[in-house]
Amino acid sequence: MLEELLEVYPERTKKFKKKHFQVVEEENIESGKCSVKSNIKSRPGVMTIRGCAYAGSKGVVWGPIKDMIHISHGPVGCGQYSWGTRRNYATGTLGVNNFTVMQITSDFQERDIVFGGDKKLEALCKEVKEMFPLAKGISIQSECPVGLIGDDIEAVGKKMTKELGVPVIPVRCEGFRGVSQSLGHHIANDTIRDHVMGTRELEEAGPYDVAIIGDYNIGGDAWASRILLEEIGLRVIAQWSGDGSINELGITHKSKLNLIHCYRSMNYMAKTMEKEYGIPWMEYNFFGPTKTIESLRAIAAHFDETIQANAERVIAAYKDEMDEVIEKYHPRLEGKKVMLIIGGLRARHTIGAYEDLGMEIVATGYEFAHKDDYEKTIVELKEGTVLYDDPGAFDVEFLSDKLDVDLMGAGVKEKYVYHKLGIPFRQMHSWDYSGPYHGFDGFKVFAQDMDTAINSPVWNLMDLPF
Ligand code: CFM
Repeated sequence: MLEELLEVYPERTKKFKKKHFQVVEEENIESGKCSVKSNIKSRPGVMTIRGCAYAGSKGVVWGPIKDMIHISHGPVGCGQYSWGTRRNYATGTLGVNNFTVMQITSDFQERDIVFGGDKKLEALCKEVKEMFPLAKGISIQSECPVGLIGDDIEAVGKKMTKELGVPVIPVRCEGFRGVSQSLGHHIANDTIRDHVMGTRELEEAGPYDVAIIGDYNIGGDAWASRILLEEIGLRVIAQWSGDGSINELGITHKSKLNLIHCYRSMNYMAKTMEKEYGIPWMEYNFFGPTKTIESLRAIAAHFDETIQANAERVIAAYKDEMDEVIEKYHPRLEGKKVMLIIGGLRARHTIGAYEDLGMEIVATGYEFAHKDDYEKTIVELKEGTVLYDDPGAFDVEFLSDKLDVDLMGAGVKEKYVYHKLGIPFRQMHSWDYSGPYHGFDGFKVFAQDMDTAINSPVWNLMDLPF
């Protein structure tokens, strides 16, 4: 099947692409060895699903921090076309202490490209502080031209931090850097390290203080996670960065344990805090009851017997509800074949949730994951599963047809193609208009959404164009 797929490409592209596909074998699952090439440049001329460094910094890591103004610095398009697409929820009052849904840009014109945009940026920072006096900081998210023309946003940041009395943080996340949004995550993590980490004090530290790292509260995911951690007796002192604040980032070095959900986008900060402050960290997975239960136990194991007993009590308390969900949806979804292509984490983290419903992952892979992500993924897969890195639009379409999938899970760029092909589809980035999917509460929504997508009578009413 893969040979047939690669046949359409010219010789050199074929050779290049071949390394990005693998059919999983028994020995890979045991050893965790994975040959899939990743985190290298996409082939020019091939429709990639990837994004850019600006997307990784402004869209992913910095954007959800709610009490700061995030300036999309450069031409208007980057901010405008990415405006409000990620569904990272936050509490607060819009324009007063929550700015997450605003699009603020320096709107570069030809004049700024020719003469430089630093003065304009300075004026914008002052204007922002005047309009939104309760904003606790400003981040400057560089778009491509800012790096190309050599503007000194670091100098502006320094000057404005002094003048305005709030941190003004320059972020060199120009879209041309790196090969995907992944470098944007890293750059954003580094700026948090350099400008915010360890800058605030936690008044009363407790023995059960933890931080949620790498949950962006998509459709309320972080809320559905936090509630479980609190129910087992932990105190969540910070959320990175969904519904998070700059103060939370600044006190996280006082946490007793950093809990990391999205390893790909925030492993850098977890490792940095371990090195600088000796804070241990662990990965967890709150998709589907099996993984959630496993994770709650593993988290509790880092604490004393009280927390461990609490975890068992909480798991038992949700058991009936989870059994009911599975009883209802398992028969409707059993044996359904799922294909996934998602960012850098969920292509492996959601597998357990599908399996809890009796569904089968026949193909999965990432846009921008690294080698360590693939090694963590392959052990979760079954023999014969197709694993891929940065597949093009054609590759995904071809495989979905050959594998005769019942559900495709990817992003908005893919969604309508599959609708037109008559293949049920769920957006696995934004959860379409739904969510949360994390935790026990999220699983109820997840199960219902998958059932609605697959078993909707609409698919029988469609005349396919072929
Ligand atoms: Fe982490 Fe994410 Fe993901 Fe990601 Fe993203 Fe996202 Fe994603 Mo879209 S931070 S790697 S850069 S879990 S925006 S909330 S859904 S590609 S799999």
